[in-house]
Amino acid sequence: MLVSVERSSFASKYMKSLIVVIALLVLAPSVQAQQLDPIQNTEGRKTISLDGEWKMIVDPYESGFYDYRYQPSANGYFKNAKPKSKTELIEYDFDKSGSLKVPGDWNTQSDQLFFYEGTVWYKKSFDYARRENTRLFVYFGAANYFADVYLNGEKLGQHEGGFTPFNFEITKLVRDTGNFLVVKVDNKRRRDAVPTLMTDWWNYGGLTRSVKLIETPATFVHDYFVQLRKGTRNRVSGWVKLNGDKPGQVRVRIPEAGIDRSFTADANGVAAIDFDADLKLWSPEDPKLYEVWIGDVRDQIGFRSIETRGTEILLNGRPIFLRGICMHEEAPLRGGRAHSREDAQMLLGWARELGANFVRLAHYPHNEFTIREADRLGILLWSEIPVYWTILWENPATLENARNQLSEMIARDRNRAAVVIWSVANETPLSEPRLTFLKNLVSHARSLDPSRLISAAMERHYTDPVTQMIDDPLGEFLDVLGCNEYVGWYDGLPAKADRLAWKTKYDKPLIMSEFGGDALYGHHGDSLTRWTEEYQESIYEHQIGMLKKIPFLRGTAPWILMDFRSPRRPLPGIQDYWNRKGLVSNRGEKKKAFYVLQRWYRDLATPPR
Ligand code: GCB
Repeated sequence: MLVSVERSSFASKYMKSLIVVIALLVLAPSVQAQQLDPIQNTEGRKTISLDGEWKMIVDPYESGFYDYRYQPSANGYFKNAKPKSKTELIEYDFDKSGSLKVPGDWNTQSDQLFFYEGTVWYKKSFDYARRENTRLFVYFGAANYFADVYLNGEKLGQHEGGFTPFNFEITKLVRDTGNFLVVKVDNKRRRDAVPTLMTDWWNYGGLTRSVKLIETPATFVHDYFVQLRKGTRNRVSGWVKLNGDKPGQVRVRIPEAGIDRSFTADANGVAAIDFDADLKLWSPEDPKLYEVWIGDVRDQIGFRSIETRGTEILLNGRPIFLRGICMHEEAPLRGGRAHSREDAQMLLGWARELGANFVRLAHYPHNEFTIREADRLGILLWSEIPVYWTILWENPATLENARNQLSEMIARDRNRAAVVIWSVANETPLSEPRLTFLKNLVSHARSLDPSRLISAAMERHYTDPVTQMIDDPLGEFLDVLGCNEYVGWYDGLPAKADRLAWKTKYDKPLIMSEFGGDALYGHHGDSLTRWTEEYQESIYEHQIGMLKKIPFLRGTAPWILMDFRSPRRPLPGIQDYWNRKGLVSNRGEKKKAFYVLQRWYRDLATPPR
């Protein structure tokens, strides 16, 4: 699942991908879901970490990129130049500049960069002795938001989107010694980007996830999809894509299940795979992962089915209620972007303590540790792209960008049993152009992954003062309805929930994908005093009373597990730029509402006698 975006611009990358896809569709009609831009998860491959200190230059005017006429400069900072004589004029020097830790956002590494939105240049030097018949790639877990990447002064390519991985082949450019990798990372918000200008989370910039070199054989497994075929629980099907001169055969083994099969790749390097398998199914109670060998790659894969029938969600053929919680990728205790296995373990540990079997990863793809940890713990996941609020629905480039982020999210995680729902949007305002845009994303997701459920967090409206209706036209195209509502916080007082009844025009399961309210941990008062733990507790009590009466409700994901930073939340002494809707404070303290939800989730988990 390794892509080589060789020295391509975004546009030409797309042209290439399009040609490849058309070729695959024509030549290999039996193989479903060729991805446009495959990206690999890096477990089970030979990798060399480039994490640690990187040199950096803050460049608010982008003078390392543009000359004084605002034309791209041939001698930008990517040349990592040094004066060769005492007269030569060079106005930058990476090696005398400051440094930043990778992985990590820049905002929480320097007070000066806390509110910074703009360009920062990163540089890392490395040596690498390449061996015969190997290929080398440089892999970025994520760069928020736009990255221009250079090796030894030459441009490798660029990447847009802050939460998905990308990589470039550097086999021909890499030297034994003295390599310098330079990345221009720009997190300026843009009206036409995904997300757009307005969000309710911190725009943490930088190389926020790990950077590594990946060494592969000359012909290697580029990507694969190894899951149960939709509608079955004993048949594995999918495909393996090889990259290299000699695609030939690929061997797929699941030693523990006695499976050892070989498949022949076609001229495009794609081998369709399909075989019977007697496997123990993955579930929250028993998150069984098998070691699966796919050519030169070793992965841990769980097998389970997920589908809907009427208003039911069926996991392995049995109805399930999703006891969930929303989560941002905010680091517990220290703040900033979460990026480590330890961060994931702490956050998901709290979710488990709450009694959750489900987490909604809001509002963008989270780091791979989180998904892998959920796979091990047996936590079902909703994974989303940042199509949030008021995207430019009529701009073709915005749609292309959203489609690309969706492709990259699915490419990275489509072999993870934990992920059961792909979400294409959050709280987007109704209009024809918006519906056209989102329908396009829904069918794109289905073409890339026919096995999972598709959803989106929508809104509802009142048909009379006590009736809430879910009839967003998008609902027709989804498998699962998601709905955000803030009864008791933005919409009336907590007791309002007692009077409300819910309706929908769709015969589909509903997940209440958000509800809640703010409370500052340790701030106490009566249950009608805003910002107190008691007010938040009261919202949860009334909400739970209301939720229990919704006949088509099959899951809940209140907002939110932990407080998270947001520039929209300045109230001094209470918010101080934190959204305080967490059930756990940013310092890890549990608020009263945590225990209210925990009680309900424990009841739900206990089978009735
Ligand atoms: C929402 C958004 C979420 C916000 C939340 C809030 O509806 O989906 O991103 O953070 O409300 O706290 O207002």
